[in-house]
Amino acid sequence: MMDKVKAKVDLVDKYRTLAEKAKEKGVEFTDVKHILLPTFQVDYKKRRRIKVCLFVTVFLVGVLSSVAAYFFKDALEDALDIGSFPCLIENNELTIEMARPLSTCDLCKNLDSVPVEHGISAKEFKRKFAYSSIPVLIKDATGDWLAMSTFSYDFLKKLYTEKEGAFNSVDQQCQFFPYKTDFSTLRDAFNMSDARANFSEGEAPWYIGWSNCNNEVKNELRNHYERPYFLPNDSESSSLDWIFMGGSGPGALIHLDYVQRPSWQAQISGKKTWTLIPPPECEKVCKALNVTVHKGDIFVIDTNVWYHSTFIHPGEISITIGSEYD
Ligand SMILES: O=C(O)CCC(=O)C(=O)O
Ligand SMILES: [Fe+2]
Repeated sequence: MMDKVKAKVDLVDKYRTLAEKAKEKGVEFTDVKHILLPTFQVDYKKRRRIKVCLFVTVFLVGVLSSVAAYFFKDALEDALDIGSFPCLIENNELTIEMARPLSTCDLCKNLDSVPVEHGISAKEFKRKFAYSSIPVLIKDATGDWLAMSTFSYDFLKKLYTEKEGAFNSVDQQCQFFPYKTDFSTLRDAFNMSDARANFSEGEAPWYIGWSNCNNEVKNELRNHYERPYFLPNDSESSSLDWIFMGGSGPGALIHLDYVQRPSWQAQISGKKTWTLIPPPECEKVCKALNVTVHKGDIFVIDTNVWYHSTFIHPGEISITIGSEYD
């Protein structure tokens, strides 16, 4: 091996010396190219053949594994004992950030504060806010929703405990955010002591969020709230409800979501302040905003473009319910 390396170095040295001498005498590489190149030709051809083979192999493996994954998805899921076919790349903050389309900054260019509306019509809401990604706080928007007097920690605990499969559906098909708590599941959270649930002194604070995919729970929740009156008639509401609940302190840490649609969130009890940070590419033309949502208000936000965090004020437990719309 060493001999071969040495031979190569010698050859290059000799070639360099010869080339320099030839150049001094006025002979350029282009003058002798037609004589020299055929001696290397075999190598060139071999290398090109290897490259083509590699490309074809990678291409075929890609196509075949996609076809196999498509046709044998169910069998693979069973064999690997996984709930649903996993993605090649996990969706995480980095991939969300890398895949995020750049903003035109129209959503925040002229905003010094979050616009506040009272009794806005569906037509006006559609024109100004529904699809512009401009956040808006609609005051006193929950009207006579039953939820205003029924929703509590105990109500939700009872609902999930009594509906069969409700906890499992959150675990398997929906999402649970424990934030800073030690809970791993919604069932864990509803198993906390009464003292902790009531934020008694000395007990660990808690704040959680989850989405619901259980049909029976959904139907019951919807007996207690209505589709917000200002949503455009032709807009479709997601069947997924999101609930955030807990006591005073930090809520969600700053993040961006990847849910594709804008969402509304109704404050059923308590008081919460949102901090909104515009996309980094708008840093020079837009400001960070704060908005405090009181009981009975509905906040509309495109969480896919505004980085957001929340803070829950001391006092009543904060409970919100919300959903996406398009
Ligand atoms: O309500 C909260 O504390 C966080 C909500 C949130 O992150 C969202 O709706 O995307
Ligand atoms: Fe979020």
